[in-house]
Amino acid sequence: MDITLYYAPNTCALAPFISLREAGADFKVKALNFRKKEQMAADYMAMTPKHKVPLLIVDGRGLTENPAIQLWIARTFPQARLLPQDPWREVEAISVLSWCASGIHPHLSRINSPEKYCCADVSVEEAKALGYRFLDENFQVLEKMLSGREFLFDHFTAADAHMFWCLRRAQQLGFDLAGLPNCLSYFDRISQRPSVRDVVAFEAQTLAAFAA
Ligand SMILES: N[C@@H](CCC(=O)N[C@@H](CS)C(=O)NCC(=O)O)C(=O)O
Repeated sequence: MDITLYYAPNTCALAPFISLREAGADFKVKALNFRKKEQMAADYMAMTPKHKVPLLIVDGRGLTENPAIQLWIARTFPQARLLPQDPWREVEAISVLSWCASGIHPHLSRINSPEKYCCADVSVEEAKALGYRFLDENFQVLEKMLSGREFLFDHFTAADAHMFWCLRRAQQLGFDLAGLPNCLSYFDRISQRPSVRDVVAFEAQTLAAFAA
């Protein structure tokens, strides 16, 4: 099987990157330089007119959207147990993936690129303040979910990979987790996983190469 992950540093493509590493998959990574708008290049747009990462190409077929990509990885590498075995817990994990993608990510985008969300009535600062407010609302929910837990489910799953990215990006964008001790210790715990350290090191190398 020929697997390629299109990825860009700091983006949500970090989540399936972690899952592919956790799965021990044999795959290639193609890093796009967003500063050079490589996601808008004609050859990339021909593969995905959404001009976003992650994009997974498997034997020539393309798949977009984090929850679908995570589901594919979990089903293709069942030994990695990237989704819980119990059917109800499994759909709960898919619910977390959907929450990350559609409930949390849009607020991160609002803070990262407020100009895309502004109009005459809403200033850049107001758009960002709304992003922080809704992030806080979501992370308060997560804080309760994580009470007394090591992972979101009984062991590490794809849901942890995606949530890790959400928490990481939020902090990179200035959101302070200090008032959310369960979220903070969960974030530190996931950061220590070999797959995550490996992917974060790859990201640092990629950023250094883009800056050179
Ligand atoms: N719903 C998509 C969101 C993907 C997304 O927004 N990716 C951002 C990076 S985090 C991107 O590629 N942005 C580039 C662009 O919009 O041109 C998913 O969950 O996979």
